[in-house]
Amino acid sequence: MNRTAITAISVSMLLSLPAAAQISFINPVPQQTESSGRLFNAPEEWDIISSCPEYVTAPLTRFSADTDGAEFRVTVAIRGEKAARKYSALIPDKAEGYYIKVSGTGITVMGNNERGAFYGVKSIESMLREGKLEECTIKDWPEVAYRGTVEGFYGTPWSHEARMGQLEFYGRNKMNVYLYGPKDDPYHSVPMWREPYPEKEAEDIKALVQKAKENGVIFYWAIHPGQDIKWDGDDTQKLISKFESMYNLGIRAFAVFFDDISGEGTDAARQAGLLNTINRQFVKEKKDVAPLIMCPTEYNRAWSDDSSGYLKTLGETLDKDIMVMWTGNSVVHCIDRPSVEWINSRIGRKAYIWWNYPVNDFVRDHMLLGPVYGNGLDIAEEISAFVSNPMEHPEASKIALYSIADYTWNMDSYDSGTSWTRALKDILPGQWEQLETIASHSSDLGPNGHAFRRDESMKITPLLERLEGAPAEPAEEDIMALRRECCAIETAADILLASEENPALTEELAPWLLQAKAVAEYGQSVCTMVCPLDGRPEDFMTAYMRARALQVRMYEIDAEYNDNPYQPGVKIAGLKLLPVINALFSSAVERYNITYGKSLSTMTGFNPDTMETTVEQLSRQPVRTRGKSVSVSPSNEVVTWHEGDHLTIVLKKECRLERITVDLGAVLQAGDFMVETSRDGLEWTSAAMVQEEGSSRYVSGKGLSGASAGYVRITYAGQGDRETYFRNFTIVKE
Ligand code: LOG
Repeated sequence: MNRTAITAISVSMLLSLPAAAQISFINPVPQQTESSGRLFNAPEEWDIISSCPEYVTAPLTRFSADTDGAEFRVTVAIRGEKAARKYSALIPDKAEGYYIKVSGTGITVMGNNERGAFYGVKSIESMLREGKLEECTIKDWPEVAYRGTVEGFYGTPWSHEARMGQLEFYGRNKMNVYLYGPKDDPYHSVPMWREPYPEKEAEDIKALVQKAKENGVIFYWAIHPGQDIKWDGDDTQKLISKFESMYNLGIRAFAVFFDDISGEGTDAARQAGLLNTINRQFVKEKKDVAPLIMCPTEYNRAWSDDSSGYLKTLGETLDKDIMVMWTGNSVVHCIDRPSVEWINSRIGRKAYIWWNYPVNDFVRDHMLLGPVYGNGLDIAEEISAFVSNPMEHPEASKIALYSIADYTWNMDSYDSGTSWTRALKDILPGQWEQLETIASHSSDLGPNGHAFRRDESMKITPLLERLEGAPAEPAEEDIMALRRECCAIETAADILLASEENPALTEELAPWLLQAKAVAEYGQSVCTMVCPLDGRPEDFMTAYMRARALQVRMYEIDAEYNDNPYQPGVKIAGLKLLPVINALFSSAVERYNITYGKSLSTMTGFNPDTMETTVEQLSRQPVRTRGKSVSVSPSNEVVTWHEGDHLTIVLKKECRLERITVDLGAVLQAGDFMVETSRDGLEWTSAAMVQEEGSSRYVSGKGLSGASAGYVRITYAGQGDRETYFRNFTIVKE
């Protein structure tokens, strides 16, 4: 039996399913396909005839031996070549377009350009997933010219291995851009953007450049100099030298990011001047460097004030071939046509979309695994590019990236639901149903400063709505349905925790799988409290005790895993499922207490402490209580304080304080900001704060220790507006 046959048989035995049409393995969904529906085993040997560079046909030679004279002929060519001449009317006249014909005697792949031919080959490779080919013709091309990702998040940058894997994934899904710009790489941003990379990092970058080439990906290297740039010729030259050192590592595409900065660096005219200089003295001089990309400081509509003239200056001054990034109506927002038209008219070019999804650097306790939806299906013509900022979890991000690839290639046919299912099947073919069960309850971001939310638990939403409407009188069959779903979640979590199919994915998801399992077990206990399994009321107490134990377990998982100083913890199913289980729990306990004259606690997990503020940008920041510490979630952006603005942590219960820490990302002048405590919110005592050496962190002095407070506030006491970061505001109870 040959290798192909073994694959085909073992797959069909495992799944007991008829083989799916092989075209459905191709992502993005191709523009035009015609198929006879005939499937056949791919031959073991084929003769590849091509004058394309080796990387174009490499995916085919990996599959089958390239044997001169073999009967099955594979022809790969590019428009303009002799071999492509007779297909010229069939090849789509679009950048990166391709034409494919698969028949029993051979395969023809004709690209409109080199990358088109590569994508045609990648489609054949995808089709071959189960060793079979489908007799068909395909005409395909992308609707958006540049598609891909911007590794632009705060938090742990991706590892070298993860990046290598991403680049392969982009090649397979026809994404052609990877923008390198992790905020926490010190050689990308402060403090070391002026310095060349050390040897090890430099070697890694060279390897990435090579990997990108093999996958048809343009590797952009971005610099983020705005936090401390000086507008003298000196820094311009230092920036160009840094680019020069990156050029020597093989980089041929560059970007300059001016996001999330304040002060001198934000000047539009100077930014444009710098970029034009780079464009003229570096990019154009080199001849083989891609058009420059820049990310403005006012990179979304909520922050761009026409009166500042910032965008207009960029639009008028920046060389026309420099592309300008844009995140939409706010930092995190879906993109629609009117919002793109708004920005295009200001920058005098088509916006380069930086979509802040599935990035979770502002909700790090959430894993974003849901469907990709909400962007306009009519924006392809209006944008120059669409790249996604992913999560710091590279493997889990692929669920969203798969669909973003699909959406940006073929908006007309984009269907978020089916694209999501195909993504899950692609990422975990053997256990995708379990992954779907977990992912469907791990989609929303929870309350967050950007007010960006996603739907969750969609498949059982009607059930959850019925239960939410009347938690005291649930229908028995609804409780049965809820129990079934909780069993499915528990089962899925167990299977995925032990799964060896995609170890990187399992490792990233593990804390959330543990939490999902605890939520699911809790749900089942609550179902038993509401409807005793075999009708024995004495089961109630056992189920109640188990539910309490699982509440503690959920708290412990949250406290133990994913420890980061921003949004620590592990949250799942928080939009619909968990609140419904909690409501059922509380009303079941109440009912029991009334019937039996008991006083069992009806409390479920919640955050006791809250926050009040006059700072609009911080008004939606979540507050977290973890053990003895209470903190307001930090914000990644620059925050504006007006005179007299305050931010107050309101404790559920007055208590003695051990420590207060404040970090506004800047050294503060005496009298600028005040930190005060109060027992009743009326009378305030100021807390002396001491700057930690060499940092922007301030910690309360000895005087505070043991003081009793119900309220702790920071007030801006200076004059005029003041811009700061908001890195930390934490109080530790005694
Ligand atoms: C940053 C980005 C961050 C994202 C989400 C842009 C242009 N810049 O608020 O680095 O990952 O939002 O938090 C940003 O989006 N700042």
